[in-house]
Amino acid sequence: NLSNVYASDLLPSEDGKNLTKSFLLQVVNILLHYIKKSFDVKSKILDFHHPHQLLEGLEGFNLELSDHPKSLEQLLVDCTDTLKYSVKTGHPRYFNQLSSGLDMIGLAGEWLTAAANTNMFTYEIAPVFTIMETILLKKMHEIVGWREIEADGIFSPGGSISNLYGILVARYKQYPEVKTKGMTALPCVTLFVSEQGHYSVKKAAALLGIGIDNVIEVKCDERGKMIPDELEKNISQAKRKGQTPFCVSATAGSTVFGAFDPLQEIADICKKHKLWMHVDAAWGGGLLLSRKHSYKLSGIERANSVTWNPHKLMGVPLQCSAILIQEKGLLEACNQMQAGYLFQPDKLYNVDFDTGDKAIQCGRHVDIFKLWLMWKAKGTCGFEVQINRYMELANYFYKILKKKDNFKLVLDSEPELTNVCFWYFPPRLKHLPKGCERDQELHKIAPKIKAQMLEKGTAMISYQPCRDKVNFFRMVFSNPATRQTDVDYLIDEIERLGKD
Ligand code: ABU
Repeated sequence: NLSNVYASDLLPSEDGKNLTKSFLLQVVNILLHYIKKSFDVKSKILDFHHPHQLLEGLEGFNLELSDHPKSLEQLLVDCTDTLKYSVKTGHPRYFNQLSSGLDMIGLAGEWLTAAANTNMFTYEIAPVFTIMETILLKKMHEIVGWREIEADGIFSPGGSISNLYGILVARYKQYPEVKTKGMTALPCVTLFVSEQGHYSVKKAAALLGIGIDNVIEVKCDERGKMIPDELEKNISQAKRKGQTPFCVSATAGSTVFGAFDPLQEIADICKKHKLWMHVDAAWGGGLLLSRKHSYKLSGIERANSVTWNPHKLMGVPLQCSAILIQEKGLLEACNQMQAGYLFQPDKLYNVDFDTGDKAIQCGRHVDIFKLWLMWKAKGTCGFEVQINRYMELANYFYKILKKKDNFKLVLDSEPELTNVCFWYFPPRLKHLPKGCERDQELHKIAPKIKAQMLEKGTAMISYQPCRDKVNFFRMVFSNPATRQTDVDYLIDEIERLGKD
């Protein structure tokens, strides 16, 4: 009975050992129950409630905080309720985001990380984790194709921050004076990204004082790939206008279409114009582990920097993102502030392993252990098998939709990554002629179906409009629990919910 005991009775309180064990075992039981439910296809993905309902409190689940402690019993109830109203992102029918699934080894890694509760800034306080980061960065460098190079990098809090690092270092390489003098010492610098590139590139430009007007969006072809001739044209135009191009951010796996920019041709253009080449492979980077599919990233080895998120295709629990920089030393030179209270040069060990001053943060979460443990558990081959399976599922899904006349693929070509984008046409729309009126109606279909899915808790899939295209669904595969039967179910469910 934990109703009369409190957090203050747990360790480090004297005699708190047995109570701590009992409390934590009960937490583990709650988590195990949740995990079991997560993989049970018959359980709901979520028990949807509106924000105001959660704010007001649900059936005893009160999120308000009080001045006085609550019992451990109450905390266990709160843990149960928190999971009850959360989304089961490991459920086989959760297709909503690029990062999904729940890997048991990754979860164990996250638990251990939380127990170790340390910070990544110095070897002194994270000896094992900083060495693991060095080893994993080296492995990722080799996979990218930088075998002969002494490259660099760091794990960051997500793909947007990794992209920010890429652009930050690109600018520093060209204009090291920016670190001391700021943007006023620079000409009007510009960078280029495809119109399907991630919005974080613009965010980085805003944050870095470059300005989003100086991010030039390069046109894409019908598959969502940057058109190299357009890039060339945009670079020349910018130069004619007196702007100074310094970086191209190419995309290897775009968020919506899963498109790969032609990296070899982009690398040629960057070489010709002496521009930094960044590759945002946050989503598509995992494909490098597949001998069958890695050719889609050919040219990535010529990049100056690469973003790669193991928390996406590789299924590592959130968050786990790396920025890889080809030239060693730049990252540190760009970000180093030499805080004397952390990075003393006269420590007893080799302070090259105090990697924290390369980061834009001070405190840095340990994101490395879960990846290391998963890699150890699966081997590189295990990731390859998993990723090839996602590609097979994407192809299966694509082929089924192609045959169905009430579905229409947004891109009528085999998926290059695991994204498959499509519209569903309910019977009443099928006979409407193409045009504005039909598009207006079609635009409402995906949100309407998704709303019903959320209310029923049967599946989760995302949708979006894109440029001239009205709302369409985006299916992605990155969940190891998903089977062909779940794909079949999703199609049936869309037809069932979308019927007039
Ligand atoms: N680019 C962040 C991931 C977006 C998504 O999961 O759809």
